[in-house]
Amino acid sequence: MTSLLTDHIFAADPSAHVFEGRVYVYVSYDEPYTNSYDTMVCYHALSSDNLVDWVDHGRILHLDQVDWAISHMWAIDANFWQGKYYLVFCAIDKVTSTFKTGVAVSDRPEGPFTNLGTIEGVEWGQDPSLFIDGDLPYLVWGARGSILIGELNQDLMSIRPETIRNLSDQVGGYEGPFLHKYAGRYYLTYPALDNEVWPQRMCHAVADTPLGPYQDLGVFIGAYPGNSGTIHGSAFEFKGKWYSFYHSAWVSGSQACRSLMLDEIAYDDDGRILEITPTESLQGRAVAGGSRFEIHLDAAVSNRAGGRHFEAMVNLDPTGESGSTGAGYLSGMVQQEYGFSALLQVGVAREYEVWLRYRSNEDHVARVVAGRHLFYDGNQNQSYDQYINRGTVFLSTDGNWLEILIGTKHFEFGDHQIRFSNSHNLSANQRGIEVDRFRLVPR
Ligand code: FUB
Repeated sequence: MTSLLTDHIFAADPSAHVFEGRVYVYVSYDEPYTNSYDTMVCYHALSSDNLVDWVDHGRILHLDQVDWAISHMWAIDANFWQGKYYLVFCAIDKVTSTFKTGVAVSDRPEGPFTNLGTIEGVEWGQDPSLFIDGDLPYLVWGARGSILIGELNQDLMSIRPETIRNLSDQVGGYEGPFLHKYAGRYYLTYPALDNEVWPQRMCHAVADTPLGPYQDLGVFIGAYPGNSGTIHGSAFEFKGKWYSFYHSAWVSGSQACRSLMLDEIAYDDDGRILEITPTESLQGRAVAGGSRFEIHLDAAVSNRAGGRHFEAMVNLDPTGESGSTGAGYLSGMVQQEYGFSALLQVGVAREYEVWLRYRSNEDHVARVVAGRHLFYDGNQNQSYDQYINRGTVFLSTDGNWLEILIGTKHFEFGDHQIRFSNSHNLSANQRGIEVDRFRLVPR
């Protein structure tokens, strides 16, 4: 395995977990080529069942969906708790202009997530990580110069103040903490400077209880060529092996325009993580090392992931019959222009095949249009820059779910809307097209 996971988006602060046999990694999103942490306003989730083929599930939460926040959607984590998936994240609070820790929830690991508010009792809450140990939830976070850990109440919305521990006298870091359990002990991984000198290096410490005390075990990812100054990541076990996610500047060369890195890790007999060195692929750094990826844009939830529904109806599909996620599918697109749009976020410009998964009982004509920076603000005055496949798709099936190639298109870096719309009014006895998702495959 080469270290670089994927170069299709710029993303950072990867937090990985295994849910239902699949690895999910939750990442903060670096706005392409802005090279500024100030422009970070959303998160993505990616997943894989073999660490080679990856799906980017698109945007899972945006600043606009978080009423208390004004900017700086920095590092995140997620975990499964009492039947639901919870995202913990940080952002600058509108009222206090300090970092608060937010919580969002979803029924599915790939989101999208719904904002629940901030965690009471976390005063400066940067880079939160949610660790579940049996029936106890813990939060560990960066608190303006030190790492704090404490036990959360069962609703995850407040911390038990009497359990908070400041780990400053045990570990050298101040941001990006992540907890995992190995061989019955609790491992804290965290970025730290070496005598105030950049770049950050990835360090680890171990304890017999989540609250510590922690014994510092030192660095396991040192300074390396192409580092991004910061390093922030996580560790997880998958199919009997351990791995670490972190981020670099390998693709962009810019410190706040980061790429995801993945390496296998191992522990020595004393329980230390052996130092790893990021490895380059034969083709050079800016090539995803052996991994393949697709982008899945689910129609049923696209309106909560940066797109919009135009009079379409959501059908729940808990068994996942319509597609891969169980999010559901859209129907009721019975008049001209009824449909939906989905947000595609691109880091590195590339040509993609655009596939559509749908079901229909009758012949239909629909349009699929991809535009650059289209934001449907209600005025409907945007113009489309290019049609996919001249925009017209003839859809005809026997009522079974089918996936067809709509066309290929070169997508520049940045935000794009891909819009599906019915191109005629249906008669009363027609059911119309039902749509599950767009799938984008790089060429
Ligand atoms: O991604 C923004 C910030 O950079 C994170 O909060 C830090 O951990 C560093 O990775």
